[in-house]
Amino acid sequence: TGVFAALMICAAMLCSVSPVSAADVIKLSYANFPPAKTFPCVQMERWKQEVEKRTNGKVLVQTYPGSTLLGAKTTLRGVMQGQASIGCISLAYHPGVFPLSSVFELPLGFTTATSASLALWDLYEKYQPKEFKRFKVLTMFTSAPSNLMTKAPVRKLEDLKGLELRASGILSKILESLGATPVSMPMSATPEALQKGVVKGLFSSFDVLKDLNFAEICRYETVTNTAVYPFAIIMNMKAWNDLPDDVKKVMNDLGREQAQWTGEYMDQHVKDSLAWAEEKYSIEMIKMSDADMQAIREKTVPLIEDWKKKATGAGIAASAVLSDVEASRLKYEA
Ligand code: 3IO
Repeated sequence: TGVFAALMICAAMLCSVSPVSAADVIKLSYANFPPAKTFPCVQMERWKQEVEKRTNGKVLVQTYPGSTLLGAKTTLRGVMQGQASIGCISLAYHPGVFPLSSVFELPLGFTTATSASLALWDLYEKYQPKEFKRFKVLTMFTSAPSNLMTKAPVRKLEDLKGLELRASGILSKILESLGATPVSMPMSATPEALQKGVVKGLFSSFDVLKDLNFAEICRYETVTNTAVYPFAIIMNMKAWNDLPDDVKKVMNDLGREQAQWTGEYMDQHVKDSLAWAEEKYSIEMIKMSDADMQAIREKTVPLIEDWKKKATGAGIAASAVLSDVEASRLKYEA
């Protein structure tokens, strides 16, 4: 036993001279609400990999997809209270909480997730909105523009009348403006609602046809290319403040890059998802008439005015925000 003890002491000494000893590793937990295959979790794994690599193993990120640590609506408070160090939130699940950033839920004409994600990150950096003051925001990004995925075909605006469709936040109001009956719930609750028939389809981006297998139940896809869903990756403020400066720098340097990476991943994945769904389920892609597309634009314009009023009431320079977003759209979609 004397030899064994001596060996153990040697082993302990060896450990302590390695570049990062086990006791020094910073462990962070990262909560995400949808299943691992979906884009918020794919970008989470990419961020984890980059951070672990760029900090030479000084930081270890433990990821929790599929609401295994915190759910779609509990992540905001959970990260604030430190139940997770980091969390992913879809802003549309929290109406009224993000009066500035919710501008990205409006039908502003973005055609890609890449341009919308970069524009969202620029807006965040410029305004540093106080709606995030309790958090460190690590990155932001958006879904691709939203479309209708339904069990029965929606060929014209009239077909939407009274149709129960799942959406969230201002995107639910867009559906309402078009005569549908929106049912607001997070993406993570949607598979069950579709199965049970509580909703007859959903309003989101086409990536979920594949990642959540919605193509099986929603064989009709009507292209509207309306608003995107904005996301934020938030970190507990104390956990952030406790990080050494070199680690903070790695994460700060990743903010914009991660927004762009996620947008580009999403735009490519929408194409892959549609091709997969056409092959596997022979989905039908539907385009509405020019007149209906024009009607959609006209019916949803008042939502921009609604947002302006609410934002102004919250002390936000709403017109300046809208023109900054429009300038970014033109810049990134050029
Ligand atoms: C989304 C949310 C979770 C997983 C995949 C997703 N694709 C698009 C979204 C946007 C969103 O938050 C939503 O609820 O539609």
